[in-house]
Amino acid sequence: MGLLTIIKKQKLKDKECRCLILGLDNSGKSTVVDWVLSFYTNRPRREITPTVGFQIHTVTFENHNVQLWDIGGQSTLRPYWDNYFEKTDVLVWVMDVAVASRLEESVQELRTILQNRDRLGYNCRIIVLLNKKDLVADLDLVLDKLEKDLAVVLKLENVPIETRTTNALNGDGLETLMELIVRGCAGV
Ligand SMILES: Nc1nc2c(ncn2[C@@H]2O[C@H](COP(=O)(O)OP(=O)(O)OP(=O)(O)O)[C@@H](O)[C@H]2O)c(=O)[nH]1
Ligand SMILES: [Mg+2]
Repeated sequence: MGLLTIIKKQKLKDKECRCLILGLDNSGKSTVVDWVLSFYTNRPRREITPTVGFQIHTVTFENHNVQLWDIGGQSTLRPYWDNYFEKTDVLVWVMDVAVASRLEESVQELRTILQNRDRLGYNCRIIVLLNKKDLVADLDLVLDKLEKDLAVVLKLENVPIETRTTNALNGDGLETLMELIVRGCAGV
């Protein structure tokens, strides 16, 4: 069998996985993706600027071709989020835990998305990254309140969610993100 045939067969075996990275502007979505790409594809870290529109990157992990859709979170761009929802396997919701005043806004946006679950699909798995943990002096205090708020939203919408506290600058807490995403894609 020629090399090309082997590669083609392997490709057929690989599962496609569509993962949306969403959250408010400045929460760290592109930095999370940048860390993942540097960790799994050896791409050098890049300087990150606010995302206008979106960027797609593919990472192959455990026989899955994971498409990471990094979508801009500025309020002017949020009306367009809806366009990306179809056929999403996993939604990674990124929150900046360092700015208390924006946590409520973020929880509200997540709630709005979850209330329109028919757009996102009922099988879509949700992962919440509580990012910028390095900037919070008393993390437990912030998490305690936030987890209560999130629990209310999640209970209301009856959605199981995995959460991780992260620092996207050094990858702390992101080590198992690809495993979580692939598990979500496989529906496990
Ligand atoms: N201290 C710290 N800074 C972070 C962390 N994650 C991201 N940042 C910084 O936060 C700023 C915004 O990060 P981005 O990745 O551009 O945020 P974004 O969510 O992609 O923003 P939009 O593209 O505008 O939606 C950048 O200056 C990052 O370096 C983190 O965990 N800790
Ligand atoms: Mg961005």
